[in-house]
Amino acid sequence: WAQDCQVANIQVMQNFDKTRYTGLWYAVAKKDPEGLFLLDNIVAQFTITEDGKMTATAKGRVIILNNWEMCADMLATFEETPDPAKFRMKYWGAAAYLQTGNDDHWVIDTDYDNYAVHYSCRLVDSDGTCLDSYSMIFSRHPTGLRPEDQRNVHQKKVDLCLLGKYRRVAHTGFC
Ligand code: ODT
Repeated sequence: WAQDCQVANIQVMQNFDKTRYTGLWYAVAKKDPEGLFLLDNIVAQFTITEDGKMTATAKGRVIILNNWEMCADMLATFEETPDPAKFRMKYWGAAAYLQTGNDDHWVIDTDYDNYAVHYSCRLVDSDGTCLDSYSMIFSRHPTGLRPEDQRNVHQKKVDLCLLGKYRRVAHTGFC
């Protein structure tokens, strides 16, 4: 019941199966980190390479150099950890002027066929809570979450201590 908001106590997807996670995911909601990057029209595509490693590409509308609006083409590789749902995501842009980084990438919950909840804490505070996080709610359907998935997703937002911090991600065809 009660959320202690400790990053170390966040429950992630049990027995995460990266093979079932492959394919296209549409971001339908996002909690932004500090220094927001991907704005909207965010679509991610996960793949498993021949050597069994998870990789992904993502597109999304960004604004760079103060005022230049473009569709960012991003790439990522995922380093596995002892927990199958917790990865380190190394990412970079197809163009050099895009963002690069190395973030936690946790799969909090998914049914593989309809919805997924992703979470990343970039900075853990001295009290164990997260100081700078981002999170995406993904759907297999460009039209959004099915009504029957909304309960699960809502509960995960509560568990992550991020309820009310998400915004809707528009899909307008920009990317
Ligand atoms: O938008 C932000 O402000 C934070 C996100 C920055 C990282 C985006 C990098 C994308 C790399 C390629 C695809 C990965 C798929 C990731 C799925 C979820 C997390 C973005």
